[in-house]
Amino acid sequence: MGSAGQKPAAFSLFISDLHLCSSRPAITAQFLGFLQNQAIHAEALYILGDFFEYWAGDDDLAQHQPIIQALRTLAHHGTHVYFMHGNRDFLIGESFAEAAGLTLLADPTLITLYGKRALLSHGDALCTDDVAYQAFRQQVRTPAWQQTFLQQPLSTRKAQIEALRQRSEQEKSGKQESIMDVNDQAVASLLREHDYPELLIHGHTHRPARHPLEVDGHKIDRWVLGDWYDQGSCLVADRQGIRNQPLD
Ligand code: LP5
Ligand code: MN
Repeated sequence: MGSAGQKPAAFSLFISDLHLCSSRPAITAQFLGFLQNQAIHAEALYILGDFFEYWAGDDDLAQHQPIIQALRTLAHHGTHVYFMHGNRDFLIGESFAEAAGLTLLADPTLITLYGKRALLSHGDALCTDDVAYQAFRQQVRTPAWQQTFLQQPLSTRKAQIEALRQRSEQEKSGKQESIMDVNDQAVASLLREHDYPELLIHGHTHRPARHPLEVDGHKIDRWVLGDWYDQGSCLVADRQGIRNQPLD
């Protein structure tokens, strides 16, 4: 046991792609249980994007109060909460971060994880074969586009997002599975740019797995997080290593 105030065995948790929304209350309940039972014992919780089904702007905080409150409580208990944007919630801003007591991370972000260098990303930027999506992404990630979009009334924004969701689902059904996975060259160049970290952790593709890779003679593990559609899942990292943990 550690001394007073110290967590006994330090570990960190990684999650993504929960797609929390009011129409799937069971997932929100599972997430709140996960915070109370597991995350509260962790030194850090990393949420790597697509936490919400979609985010229309920080002026829409009210409907997510129970989640915001629970994240805040976790932070008060000493678990540092980090949040990286996904393609569905990239409009999350400082007001949300402040309300939930978490720290926003850029995509990608390099951290040191129990002595190993780990590069964190949502993962959508690595799907470079999905040319239509990448063109859309480039447009909506500019501050100018976001400023114009956020100036519209919330109801207008939500209607536009609904139209986009429909179009996205329609286009996805015509895309090959391989197009919607990461591109190996994009992964290799990202790892090269960051001087070959031992770990790459990302979500987005909903294909949880550990992919051992070799880039320019460097051994790297690419860990892919799972979604929370049928069952919650997370990665647990500690001094012993990393493991995928499905949740009950
Ligand atoms: O999320 P996922 O995994 O299902 O699909 C993604 C890509 N789709 C998206 C869209 C989101 O799912 C929808 C919700 C986002 C809310 C963001 C808020 C603010 C934006 C508001 C803009 C009006 O990210 C999907 C990928 C897939 O991952 C796999 O990688 O294939 O990409 C698409 O399907 C996008 C299309 O290929 C291109 C769409 C061009 C749209 C052009 C503008 C339309 C504006 C419509 C509204 C007027
Ligand atoms: Mn995503």
